[in-house]
Amino acid sequence: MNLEEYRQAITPHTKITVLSGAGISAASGIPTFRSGEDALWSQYRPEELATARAFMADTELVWKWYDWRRQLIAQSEPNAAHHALVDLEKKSDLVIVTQNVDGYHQQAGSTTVHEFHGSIWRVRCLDCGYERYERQTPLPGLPHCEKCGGLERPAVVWFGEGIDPKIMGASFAAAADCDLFLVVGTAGAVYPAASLVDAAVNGGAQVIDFNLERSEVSHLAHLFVAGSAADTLVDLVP
Ligand code: BJW
Ligand code: ZN
Repeated sequence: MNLEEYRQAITPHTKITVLSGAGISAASGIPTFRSGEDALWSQYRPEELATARAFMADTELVWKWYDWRRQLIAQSEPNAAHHALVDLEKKSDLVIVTQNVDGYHQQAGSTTVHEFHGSIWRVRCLDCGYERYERQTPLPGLPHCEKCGGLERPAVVWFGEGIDPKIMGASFAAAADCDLFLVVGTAGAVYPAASLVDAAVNGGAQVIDFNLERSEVSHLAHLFVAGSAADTLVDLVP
């Protein structure tokens, strides 16, 4: 089937699950992890900054990276790809599982969003575990807990850390039990998120991959749609 045929087959009863990655926010000007485009942070690999070990070794550096990203996200906005998924939700039974921490799906108006890797807009106390919303950008300094004064970290999932069991369960259930699974702007290189594509295939879903280039999960897709998600996703909306 081509994209037009998939579009025509969508009804309000069609169960669609979306797995989005950094590429969906690229058209908003948010750098992806593995593009190496941004001079300021390109000397670091995500495995060197997005870990508890890096945070403990150089808290200031890791917070500086996150605060820089928080500012970029705050200064920009969701793009046509996020908006296309809001429109698609109105025409189908749609669930989004996002690896992104930017909050753009919710900001655009999507209602069912599982934040697989957490949110950059939440912080969590290292001492007492208290979690809160923190939207101020830039941060005036390292954030500290209003309950116990402990140092706070971004409430995101770093390498070596487990996914919230509730979010994991809901995400795998949504992947295994859908008619159509959309992979949007992810390299499919980070686990367990990439395994959601296998779960969808094993559950019998049709899989469409939207990416600029073929990724590590493209071979699992029934259709590969080349291009920026901001240009291509809209073609699936009935
Ligand atoms: C466009 C575009 C446009 C560009 N339009 N497309 C199995 C095998 C091997 C290793 C493992 C395994 N299972 C677990 C591991 C270890 C590890 C892992 O996966 N390592 C890999 C590097 C191999 N996984 C973990 O550690 C995970 N935890 C875990 O397994 O815990 C076990 C455990 C259990 C119980 C208790 C304790 C532990 C956690 C992984 C957490 C990942 N975290 C990050 C940071 C989040 C916070 C933050 O944002 O700072 O998540 S890393 C980073 O990668 C971030 C992303 O969500 C994630 C995925 O990246 P994504 O979205 O795919 O982005 P890119 O940049 O890689 O790709 C962009 C794509 O878009 C490209 O394809 C472009 O072409 C495309 N694109 N413009 C369309 N306009
Ligand atoms: Zn605390």
